[in-house]
Amino acid sequence: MNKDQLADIAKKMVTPGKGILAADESTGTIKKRFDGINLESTEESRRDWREMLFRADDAMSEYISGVILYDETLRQKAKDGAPLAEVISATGAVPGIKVDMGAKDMAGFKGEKITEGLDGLRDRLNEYYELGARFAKWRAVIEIDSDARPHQAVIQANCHALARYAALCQEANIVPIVEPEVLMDGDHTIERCHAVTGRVLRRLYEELFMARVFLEGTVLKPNMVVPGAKCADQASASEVAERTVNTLKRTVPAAVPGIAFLSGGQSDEQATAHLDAMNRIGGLPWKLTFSYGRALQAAPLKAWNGSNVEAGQAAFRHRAKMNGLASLGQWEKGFERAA
Ligand code: 5MM
Repeated sequence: MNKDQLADIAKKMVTPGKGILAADESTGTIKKRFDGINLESTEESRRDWREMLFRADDAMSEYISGVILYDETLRQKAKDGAPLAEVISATGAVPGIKVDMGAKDMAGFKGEKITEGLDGLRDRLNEYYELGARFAKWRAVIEIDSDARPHQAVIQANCHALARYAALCQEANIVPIVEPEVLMDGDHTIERCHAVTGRVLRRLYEELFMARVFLEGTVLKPNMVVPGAKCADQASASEVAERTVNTLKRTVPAAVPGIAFLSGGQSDEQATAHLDAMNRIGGLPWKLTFSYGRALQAAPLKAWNGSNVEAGQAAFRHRAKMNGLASLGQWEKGFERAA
């Protein structure tokens, strides 16, 4: 393990003013996204969509520190024959790879999930390094309700898998993004999300410690503390920010260089406003930025609509800029109207 290299890459991934583009939708998920614009999902259409984003040079070089890819994309070439990973590197962003094999039903715990993908991971990581990936991502999915979910056994199994994944990544000189996502589906309250997110993160850092993971060479990708999407009591941006920062302070060691949030189904503007509100609190030991999938790509996908590169890139540039400003605590609602 080259600790200096891991720490340098992790630091670069959370460069102030920049964040991560999560373009790692698996084939099933990207098909759903393309269905929304009536576009057939083929190897070529997936390549064209992603190449359009990675070729938005000014957006990429100013606001994007890294891109999470799906296996297919890391192996794909742009229209001119250049590997897409090289197109990304040329903008100054770091190419990364999603290495989990998806969240499956956890036996004995109906409706709850365990993420698979540890078997053969060591060999896959070595190959991904050769293909240009310098960081990886593994997502644990934590179902939540107002009652018994998540069960502690589900939290433990998922955090243990995240720690084993992270240790294997570092052995291969790849920075692990550890992503424990407490979902926002359901009608649970923000207090419930606050308590569950704290339980998950506490367990996660115990497991990472036991697996001897080098924290300076990691990035955390958590959910924000929000009420369930169907909860009658929705929260203000300042409440989300205060509760999220409170939970992180109680659980995430200061040795972790940065925290890059997922958007999880929040609207584009909410995801930006919440990140901005957290960064306005100030005095935090880690950088706080974004690692958004939907909240960075929904608007560009609609604007691109299968072929309009200029409109797609303009929409991407706008959302990347808004989130870049939020990562500095410098976003204002008025900037959205100016678009
Ligand atoms: C891009 O979506 C990723 C999941 O894809 P699959 O479900 O197809 O494997 C997802 O892991 C994503 O990277 C993060 O959850 C962040 O995405 P959102 O849309 O929540 O910001």
